[in-house]
Amino acid sequence: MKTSISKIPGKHIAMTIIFLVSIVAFKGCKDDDEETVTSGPAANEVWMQNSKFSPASRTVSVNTTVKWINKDGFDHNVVSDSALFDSGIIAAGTSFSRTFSTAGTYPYTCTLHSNMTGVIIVQ
Ligand SMILES: [Cu+2]
Repeated sequence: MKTSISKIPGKHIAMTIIFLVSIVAFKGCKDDDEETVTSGPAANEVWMQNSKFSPASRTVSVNTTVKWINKDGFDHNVVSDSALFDSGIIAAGTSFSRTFSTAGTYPYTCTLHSNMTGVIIVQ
């Protein structure tokens, strides 16, 4: 009886260490997965997805190059409402970039889908 009781704490400690090590290992793997799975527009990107600009309003600093990426399986375009820029057709899986060197508010529309609008705010 006495010998079996004295063996239990050692076994328990060993099991606890294995348990903690496996938690740390699992957490490490999970963090790595989250990094690779993380997706969404970068700070200078606007995605065209499900016939919407995402985000519809993007604020950037002066001299930022904004990149519109067409994530849909069909054409879109990016046309400035005040005729400052016109991407032409942005085919599925391709992109259009423009550098904004002057502060201001730049609304734009996909003229292929007139309810698809967005704005770049440069400050
Ligand atoms: Cu469109």
